[in-house]
Amino acid sequence: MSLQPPEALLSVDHAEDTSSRVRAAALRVALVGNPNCGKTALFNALTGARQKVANYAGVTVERKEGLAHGPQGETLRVLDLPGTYSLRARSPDEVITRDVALGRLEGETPPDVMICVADATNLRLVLRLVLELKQIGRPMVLALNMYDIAERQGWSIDLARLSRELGMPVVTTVATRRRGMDQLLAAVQSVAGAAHEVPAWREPTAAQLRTAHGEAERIRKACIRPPSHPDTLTGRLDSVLLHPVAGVAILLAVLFLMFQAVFSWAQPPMDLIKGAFDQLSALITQVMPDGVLRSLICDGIISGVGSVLVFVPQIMILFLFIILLEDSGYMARAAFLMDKIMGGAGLHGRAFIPLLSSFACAIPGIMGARVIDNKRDRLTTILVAPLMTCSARIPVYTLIISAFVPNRAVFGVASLQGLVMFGLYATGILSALAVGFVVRKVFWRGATEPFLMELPAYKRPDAKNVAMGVLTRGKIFVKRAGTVILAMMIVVWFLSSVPGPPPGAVGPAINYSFAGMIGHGLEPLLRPIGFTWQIAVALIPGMAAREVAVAALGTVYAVSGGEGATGPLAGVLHAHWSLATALALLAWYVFAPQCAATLGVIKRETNSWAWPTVTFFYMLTLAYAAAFATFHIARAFGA
Ligand SMILES: Nc1nc2c(ncn2[C@@H]2O[C@H](COP(=O)(O)OP(=O)(O)OP(=O)(O)O)[C@@H](O)[C@H]2O)c(=O)[nH]1
Ligand SMILES: [Mg+2]
Repeated sequence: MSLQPPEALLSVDHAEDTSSRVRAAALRVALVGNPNCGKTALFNALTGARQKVANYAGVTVERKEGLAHGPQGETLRVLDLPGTYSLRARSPDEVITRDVALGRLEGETPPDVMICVADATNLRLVLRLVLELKQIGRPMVLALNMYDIAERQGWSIDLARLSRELGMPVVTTVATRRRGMDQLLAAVQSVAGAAHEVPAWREPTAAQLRTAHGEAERIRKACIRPPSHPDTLTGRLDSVLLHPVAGVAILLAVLFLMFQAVFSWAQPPMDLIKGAFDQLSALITQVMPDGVLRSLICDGIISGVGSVLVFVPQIMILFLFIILLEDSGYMARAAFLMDKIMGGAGLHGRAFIPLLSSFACAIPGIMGARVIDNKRDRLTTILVAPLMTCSARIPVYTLIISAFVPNRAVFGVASLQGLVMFGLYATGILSALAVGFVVRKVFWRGATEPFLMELPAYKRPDAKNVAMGVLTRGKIFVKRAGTVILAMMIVVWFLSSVPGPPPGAVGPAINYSFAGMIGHGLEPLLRPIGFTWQIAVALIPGMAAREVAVAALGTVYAVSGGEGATGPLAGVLHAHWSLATALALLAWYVFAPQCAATLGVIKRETNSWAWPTVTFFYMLTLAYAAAFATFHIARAFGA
């Protein structure tokens, strides 16, 4: 053992190609531990990364790598891994952890040092994992994380004895406050290089596991004394929040409040952003001569990208709620409450969290399905995840709602617009349950498995983590607007302006453009569901990302000019569409497979083109049928 960094690290400063040399020479350190013990929080604290952290099991489903700098300036490569209870991996995320720990991945050796991360208030299962990991023979350090909570609750842990019994340094940490990081890195350096040869690792037999369990229990009893007054807050809260009637009522009230807030709180900042873009557009109209470039900037970029950017406040408010619920531990309770309903629909209990992540975007949701070990249950979850209302649908929904649903109070308190939004989310959830049910009944008969998620203790959400999460979400959205959406808008603007109208032509120029031709060509297909040719033009670039459809509508109507084409997009749509058309488009967007990236991830996760194809066609069929029915029913009611 040596406190000095290995020789190779010292030469790094003089290297020419630092980054690759650092990577080659640096110590590789893996974070291994039970789910929800704070591995990712620790990873973020060590590397400055901003990986997602939340108070429930199964947040991390991939390996992530980052660089950390030790007290003496040495560099370490840190690996964040999915949580696991044992190396007897069952689900795909646990397989990742096992393979990294054992160095089974191609071109990889086992990590130089393993940091076993533990929730200091919940050591029962992790000690067994520590004993199991020791069998691999790599140098190890035990990090007792969440030590702030352990201290507050009054746990008494004999650190010296624990270190002796386990034969490895034990360090206390508070990842969210970056406490203990230097001591942790020093401990890592002190054990580095102490690997000992062991015979090839074999999956332990049941008898070996029992022995390990007994040993872990002995160490726990010898080193740890629980608080004399156990914490009862979680239990007391749960007796209300998990109540079959009161709990469900509270869950509905929370979700209802969330959508109300999305509409009412977001209005002032949205007006500000909209005002700024209008002024920018007016300014450019004043200073630039009329021409192609001005049209590109005003009609293409500002009308298009601007109409998407106004939704940043709504996205951020929605995520403020979601992150608060996740970080406090309430989301896991929501999962528990939904378990019966989901089980009835043939979905696995563990599907709740992936489906919940799909509210942000179906992509992390589909990847999150890795926590489900049963292949069929995992596939069912992947197939229905795109039906959950992702945040890219928010611009489309709110645009149409604010154009067509009056801003009226119902029952004196609730806004009608918020209620419609709530309804659209509910439709998404119910259809996911319905499709899950059909898939289960038609294709994969058999019972679903019981829910085995450990309920985390409630925690006060960490203000920094919440602020960081909300900002990150806002940034992702703005970045998309500045890249994918901007690029698509330039294409849409080009197609809407070229070729120009023939001499002596009457009517808007867009009628003669490529976009006009495509739109008019598709119109017969879309007329039965009430869509105009302008909608057809917007739907195609909308395949790249749903928000693009909103931007494209902005551009198409801006280029069209003419009656009612100026002013806020909502007003323009109100002038051009019937209510039936608007409702049909909402129905379409609940189901339509309008996102190429999602289909790509389904291909990657299922390793076959069959499932993205199935997803595309089943969603397209549902979208067409829903829009058709909505349009005709609305018309029958005179809309
Ligand atoms: N009070 C306190 N909270 C912590 C600490 N470390 C992490 N947390 C919180 O604990 C929760 C779980 O943290 P994560 O980092 O997501 O846990 P994880 O081990 O990566 O979880 P999985 O990826 O699901 O296995 C989050 O709500 C964190 O904010 C800590 O030292 N003190
Ligand atoms: Mg994690």
